[in-house]
Amino acid sequence: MRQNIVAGNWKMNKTLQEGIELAKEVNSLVAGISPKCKIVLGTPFTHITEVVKAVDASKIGVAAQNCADKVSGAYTGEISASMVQSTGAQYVILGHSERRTYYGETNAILKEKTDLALANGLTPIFCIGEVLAERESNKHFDVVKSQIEEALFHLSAEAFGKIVLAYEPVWAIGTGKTASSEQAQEMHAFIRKTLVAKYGEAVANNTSILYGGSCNAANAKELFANPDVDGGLIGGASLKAADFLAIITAF
Ligand code: 3PY
Repeated sequence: MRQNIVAGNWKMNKTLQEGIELAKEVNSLVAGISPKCKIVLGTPFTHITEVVKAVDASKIGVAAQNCADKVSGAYTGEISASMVQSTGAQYVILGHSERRTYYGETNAILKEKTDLALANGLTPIFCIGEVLAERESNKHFDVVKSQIEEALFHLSAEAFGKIVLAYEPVWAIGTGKTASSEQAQEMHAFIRKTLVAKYGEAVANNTSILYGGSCNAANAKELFANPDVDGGLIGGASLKAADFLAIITAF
C-alpha cells in the first residue's frame, strides 16, 4: 500500500548552520513519536550531507530540490543525479513550478531529469500543477495530465512505481491561497484515474500523491483526510520545526 509522506521544501532558505539546526530540531521533535508518515527534508544541495548525518534515517529522508538533465561534463554550476545520490539523499524534487517558471524547465527536460534520477536510485518527488488562468479556463485537468504524460508516461510500470507525485496548483504557491480540500481531492482522484488508465490499479493505488501549495499546520488535517491525498510537499511551514511537526502529526 502507498506511503504517507510529509516532505519539506526549504527552497533557497537557511544557511548551512541554520539548516543543520533545523534538521536537528525536527529530528528531536519526531524522536519521541511514531509518525504515521515518512518525513523528508528537501534542503539546498550544500546542506544535504550534513542534514543526512543529523537525522534518524529510519524516520527522516533527505531530498535535493533539483538535479541536472545531463550525466556529467562541462555544465558549470550544475549538480548531477549521481552527485546527489553520493551525498546520501534518497529523494529529489523535480519540476517544481518555480523551476518551470524561472528556469525554463519543460516536460521534455523533466523527462531527462526523471530518467537520470531513477537511474541513480533516487526517488523523484515530481511536481505538477496548473496556473490560475488554466484553472479559470477549466483547462487544469488537461494541463496536469499532459505534464504527467509528457514527462513520465514513457516509464515502465516498474519504474513508475518509484515515483512520488506532488500536485501543487501554482496559484497556491507562496500566495497563502490553498486549494480547498474538495479541489485537492478532485484533482488527486483525477490523477489516480489517469494512472489507472496507463498502468493499472495496482501501480496507481501504490503511488503516493502529495498536495503542495501553502499547506500548513492549520489546513493539513483537512487536506490529508482525503482518500487520495497521501501527504504534503510543504514550503514555508517546513522552515519552523514546530509548524512542520504539526503537519507531520496531522495524519
Ligand atoms: C509551497 O508550499 O508553497 C510550495 O511551493 C511547496 O513546494
